[in-house]
Amino acid sequence: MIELLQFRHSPYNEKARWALDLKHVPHLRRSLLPGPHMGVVKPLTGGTGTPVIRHDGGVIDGSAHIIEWLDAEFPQPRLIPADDSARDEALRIQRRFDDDLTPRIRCTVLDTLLANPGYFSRVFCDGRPRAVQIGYAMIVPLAAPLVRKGNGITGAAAVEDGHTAARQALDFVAERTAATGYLVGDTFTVADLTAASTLAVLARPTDSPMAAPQPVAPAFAALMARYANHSAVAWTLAMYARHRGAAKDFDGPSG
Ligand SMILES: N[C@@H](CCC(=O)N[C@@H](CS)C(=O)NCC(=O)O)C(=O)O
Repeated sequence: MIELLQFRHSPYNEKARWALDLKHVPHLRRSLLPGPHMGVVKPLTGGTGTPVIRHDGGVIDGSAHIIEWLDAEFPQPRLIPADDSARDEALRIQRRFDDDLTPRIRCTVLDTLLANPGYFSRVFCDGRPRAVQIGYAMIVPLAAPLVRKGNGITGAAAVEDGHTAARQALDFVAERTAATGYLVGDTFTVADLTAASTLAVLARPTDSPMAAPQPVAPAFAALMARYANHSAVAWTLAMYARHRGAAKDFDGPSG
């Protein structure tokens, strides 16, 4: 059985589980909490990043590697285009998000969440008992310096740069999808999956695994409101409505 080790709310983890859902791959999901996750992930990969897939033949970490493996093992529907130039373009867009835009946007999102340890805990403990959420909220202030360091949140300039990256990502998506509704050609590819998973962190599509736990903390609501009227937020919601399928995340066997 395939197992996904994941964080509940994270763009890279959303990429991997969206691909699993889209391809109807039977699997188990194990949600880890930032911090304690290290003890689980490090022995498997030598690093600490999620998502990680465990399968009969081994371990795969990194969302791009996971999607490449899934496309080879479960080709339908294909996410990486067969045509050479479309494939190069889709993978280039994936890399731009994975390596540049997504981590910069994440600085701003995490900084906003860390301002409210209770809400940070609700986001990452989504689906867990209230007692776990309360216990985790108590350790968030202690873990905050490590989270900041690990995610490059070095100060106000890094947070502001996250807003710049959000604008760059939104404007890029709006411009590139104007003709066909998709980033590469006229079908849903890994480029759309990657961009929508990142922008879901700001758009928070309801009835999706990236929906914001309610009630939304005021600072996080303000962050969402800042970008809510951008046409690429509407595009993100449309991608979720058209292609996401699964309304909820889960721990345990998939159907
Ligand atoms: N390039 C990696 C990035 C993965 C990543 O940064 N994951 C974050 C969650 S958004 C994480 O697990 N951070 C905790 C850590 O690295 O210890 C991918 O595509 O999967």
